[in-house]
Amino acid sequence: MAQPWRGIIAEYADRLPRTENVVTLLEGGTPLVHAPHLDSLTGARVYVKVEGANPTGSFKDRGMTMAISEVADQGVQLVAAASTGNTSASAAAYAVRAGIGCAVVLPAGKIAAGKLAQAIVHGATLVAVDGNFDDCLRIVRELTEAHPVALVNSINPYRLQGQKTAAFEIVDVLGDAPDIHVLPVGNAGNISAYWMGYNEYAGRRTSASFEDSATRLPPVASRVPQMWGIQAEGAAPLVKGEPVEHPETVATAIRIGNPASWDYAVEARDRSGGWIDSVTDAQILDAQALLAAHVGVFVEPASAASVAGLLQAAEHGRVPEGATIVCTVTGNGLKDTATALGSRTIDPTVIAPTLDAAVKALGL
Ligand code: AN7
Repeated sequence: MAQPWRGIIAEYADRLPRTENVVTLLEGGTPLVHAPHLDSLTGARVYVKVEGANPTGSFKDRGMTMAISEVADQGVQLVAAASTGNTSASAAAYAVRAGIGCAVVLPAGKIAAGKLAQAIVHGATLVAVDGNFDDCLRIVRELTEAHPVALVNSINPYRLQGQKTAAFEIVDVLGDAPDIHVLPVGNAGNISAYWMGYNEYAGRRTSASFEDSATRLPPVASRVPQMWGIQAEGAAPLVKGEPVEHPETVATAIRIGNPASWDYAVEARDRSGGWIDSVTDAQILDAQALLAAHVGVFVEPASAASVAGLLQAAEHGRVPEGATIVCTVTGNGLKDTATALGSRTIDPTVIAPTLDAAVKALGL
């Protein structure tokens, strides 16, 4: 009989710094889907890691099971997170599981409707800020320093510890690390976490590693991939090399001008021999539509940045023939249907309730 997935902390207990009193929604174990259509466009062998299949619909759950388990264990009664939407959705759900309160600080008017709905239905207290994500994160940092509230943004190091397990899963499925890993970059926690995970599976540490859990087991992978980080053109501080004061992009999840994990992301880029590049909003929306129409995976705009970046690299002749490539698609398309539909009509023809009318409407 197949063994049910037990959540990332139970599955990867040997490689994580905390494993007691776990708060979990059985996150992780997400599909690694081969995408032949992307093979044909790039000349590589391309997989998408579908993180929208996590319990709250994004990769944030991997980090949140670690961070909320840790702070709940310390007796904390209230957690806080700044968010472009997915962190707040995840924090709110895991706070429910832990029986503690959750406050989320969000840029007013810039959160996708589905994500806002998640924070609301899970009972979080919402604070909308007339500012961007970077303002929200500053407020939450100051708030959690001065009050008995625990910070669960990715500057909480347990978050990255949980998120690194996505790299473990990929190696476990492929048998070794891919040649190249592509993912969207906003606050830069995830690229740092993947880089840590790949390195630890290869028996090495990164600056984000915890001393005690990183390399106590024998290596599983023989190598680490090149890391390609992709930002939105209007919110590309790592590409420009300096913070962006007024970040702007249709991919609101990565509308971030001053990433908290800046140094870790630069380490991942440089040590892996990879790069951090940017794509336009139009490229992001095209990649989102392509994934939906040709791969069968509906992702949110920020997630499509990874695939847009890969396709751009292919157009520039920068994709090695036959390379094994994994693109992380970080969040579920259902969170933001308005952007996905754009100007498309959602009014199907209404017919009489008969087979004849259905046949006629279908032109059969
Ligand atoms: C779908 O929820 O920052 O580079 O506050 O939701 O690790 O920040 C979300 C980020 C990519 C970027 N894709 O990851 C938040 C938040 C999706 C995201 C990113 C986010 P990081």
